Formats: sequence, C-alpha cells, structure tokens
Amino acid sequence: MGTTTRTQVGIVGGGPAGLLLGQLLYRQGIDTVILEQRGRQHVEGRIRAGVLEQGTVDLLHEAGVGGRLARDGLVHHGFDIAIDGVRHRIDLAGPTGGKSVTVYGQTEVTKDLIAARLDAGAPLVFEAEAVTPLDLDGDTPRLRYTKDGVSHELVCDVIAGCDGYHGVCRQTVPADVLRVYERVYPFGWLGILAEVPPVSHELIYANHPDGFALASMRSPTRSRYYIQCPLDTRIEDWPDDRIWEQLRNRFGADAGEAMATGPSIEKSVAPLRSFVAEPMRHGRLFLAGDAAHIVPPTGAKGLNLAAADVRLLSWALVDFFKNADTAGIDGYSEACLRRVWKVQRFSWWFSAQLHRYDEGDGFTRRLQLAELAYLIGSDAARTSLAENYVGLPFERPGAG
Ligand code: RFL
Ligand code: PHB
Repeated sequence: MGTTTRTQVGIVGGGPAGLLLGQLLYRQGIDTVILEQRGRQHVEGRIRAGVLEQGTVDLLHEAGVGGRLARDGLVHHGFDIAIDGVRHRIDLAGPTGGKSVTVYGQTEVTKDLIAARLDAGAPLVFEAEAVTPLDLDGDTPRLRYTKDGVSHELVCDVIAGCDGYHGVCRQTVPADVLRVYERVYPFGWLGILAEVPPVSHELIYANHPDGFALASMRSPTRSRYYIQCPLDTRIEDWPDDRIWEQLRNRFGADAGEAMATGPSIEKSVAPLRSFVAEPMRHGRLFLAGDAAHIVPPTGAKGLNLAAADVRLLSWALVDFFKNADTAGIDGYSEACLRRVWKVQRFSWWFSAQLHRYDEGDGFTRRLQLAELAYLIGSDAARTSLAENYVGLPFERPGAG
C-alpha cells in the first residue's frame, strides 16, 4: 500500500475541464489534486477543438493563462457557409453587439494550463491508473488509484469528474439515478492537419451533395480541415491526395483553386454524437465537460461547454469551501443543464443543416437548402445563428 493523502477537491481527468477547474480553484486557495490516466505528451498532443467563445477566452484570462492566447489567438468576426460551392458570409459581430470567437487550439489551451499548474507546484499526477471513486454518498469521498504499480488513496471533500466521455466517474452513478439521452449520427468527420496557409482568413462550413466539409485553421501557416465520412472509414484508405481532392470539390471552384495543399501532420476520424447525462451531481461527485455531455463538433461547442460547467463549478465550490454556502453546489446540475440543452439544440440544428443524410427521395436535402436559403436571406435567422455561435450569455445560478 502506498500513501493516503488529503485534499479538498479530487479532480479526475487532466483534459481542459479538469485542468481549468484546478487552476481556478488554485487561485482561490482551494486545494486540488488532478489524476490523469494518460501521459503529459499524449494529453498535450491530442488534436481537437479550435474555436473559443468570448466567454471561454475571458475565463482563461481570469484563470491567469491568457498570455499566449492573447498573443497567438486569431480573432474571427464571421465565417462562410458554402452551399453547393457558393459562399455566403455570416457576420458574427454585427448582430451580437461586436462579439467574436477566437481560433486557438485545444492543444495550446492544455499546454498553457499544464504549464501554469506545474509552475504553481500544484499536484498533477499523470499515468494514474485504475482510478476508482468511492463513498460518494458520504462527506469524505475517496479516490483510489495506482501509480507505477503502487496503490494510493486520496481522501477528498468533493470529487470533480472531468474524465471525458469514456471516463469512470459517470459510471459510478447508480443506473437508477442517471438518465441518459443520446443520438448517434450515421457519419463521422475525417480531420487533417497540415502546415499550409488556410484557404481563407475565416472558417468555411460547406453543405455539398457529396457531404459536409469544414475549413479551419490553427495559425496563419497551419490549416485544419474536415470532411464528412462514413463511420467505418479507415485512415489507410484516405491518402492525403484523396482528402485534398474532396475538399477542393466540396468548397467550390474559388476556394478549391486557392487552397494550398501539403503533407498531413495528423489525420483522424471522429464519430458524431449528441449525449447528455442527468443529473450532473451525485452526492459529493460533480460531473463537468464531456463526462456529462457530448455535442457534435459542427457548432464548435464541446470545449466551450466544458468551460461553462467549470465556471459554475468553481463558483459553487468557492462558496462551499469559503462561506459554507451550499446553494451553488445544490443548484449546479440544474444551472449547467439549462445551458447544456440550449447548446445541444444548436449543435444538433447546425449539424442537421450541413451534413449529407443518405435517404431515398432527397426530402431532407430539399429542406436543408430551404433552411439555408432562409438563413442567408433573413436577418433574424442570421442573428440567431450568430448569437449561438459566439456563445450564449451566462446565467447566474438561481436565475429562472
Ligand atoms: P477530455 O478532453 O476528453 O478530457 C478528459 C480527460 O480525462 C482523462 N481520463 C481519465 N483520467 C483518469 N482516470 C480515468 N479513468 C480517466 N478517463 C479519462 C482523459 O485521458 C482526458 O485527459 O474532456 P474535457 O476536459 O471535458 O474537454 C472536452 C473537450 O475536449 C471536447 O468537448 C472538445 O474537444 C470538443 N470539440 C470542440 N469543442 C469546441 O468547443 N470547439 C471546437 O472547435 C471543437 N472541435 C471537438 C472539436 C472535438 C473533436 N473530436 C475529436 C471529438 C473537433 C473534434 C474533431
Ligand atoms: C477546428 O478547428 O478543429 C474546428 C473548428 C470549428 C468547428 C469544429 C472544429 O465547428
């Protein structure tokens, strides 16, 4: 048997949710230990999100990790939707009173948070194996885990389950307590990262008869592209040239000709899923981020929603530990879920308008084209899209 350690908040998962929670609580003088099952290199190298809402950017500044983000983040005031190769711009700033989004990779957010944690000397255990939450119903829940073959126990006041969709924390909530809502989409995204300048200075979301495509970026010299693909897609069947050809086709002639191509430095397939687990609290366990919900990536909301949970959880825990006030932790699940379902709705809607659904008579595609034509022509519809894309306003817990 190894050590027994005491902490206030045991955080399972060192992804963006767990790291950001740890950082916000550290700055409030609240003690945390983060247990992460993978190694540092793996966590820092995972290519995922790229678009941060203003609220997420503000929270990263509040957490004291906004330096590199302010310098290297690319502020975007709009994006394009390409319909059958014809591009239409969606302005974000005009309809939202000047709001924007910032393109800054999740890899960079993660690196900034890990560096801040290590600089602070706060505990972050990589390669923590067999993490097991225990005694969630009592006042001192525990986390048992193994590191380098030695077992350890962490005695906590609260456990934060920030261990993503495949994590262990959600699974410890009894089945008769947890309600799960889920939609699995009949396609995935094939993503490619390449050291070439982006085809456009803003993102392009494409609805094309051959399927969805997205042009994004990580910097002025690094591009991130996605194409809709079947769920059984094998990377080996998609040499770079085949992906570039599909991208050229789906964005239309102008963008196709302008697109710089080059060897991929990363390539991966991700399935699309909508998922919500309710409630997000069980006893002294609080779920945050992908551990509690997944959205399809079309609206660029997953990381932002994780940050929104963490914002609420950090407020609630500060009230709990500093003021012995339980209103925040008691209202946590309900307050989070109000936002979660609005963001689920938006992510589902945006996904439904842009992807190819294989069906006999083309009814869905006709509806998509009508919906997109309405969007392009209606100030009200574009305002609705813009206000969701830049991020809905934050509600203080307890408000209606
Ligand atoms: P993560 O990032 O999955 O981190 C969970 C961490 O927990 C660890 N873990 C465990 N640790 C200890 N014990 C266990 N038993 C454990 N089980 C798991 C894992 O190793 C991991 O380190 O969840 P978190 O922190 O909630 O963050 C969520 C985001 O990562 C996710 O929502 C976004 O990446 C989603 N997403 C996007 N979100 C956006 O806001 N904007 C975007 O532009 C965007 N694009 C995307 C995306 C996700 C994508 N994929 C691959 C699903 C694009 C793609 C392609
Ligand atoms: C990305 O750059 O990875 C990205 C951008 C926008 C999305 C999804 C992913 O909607």
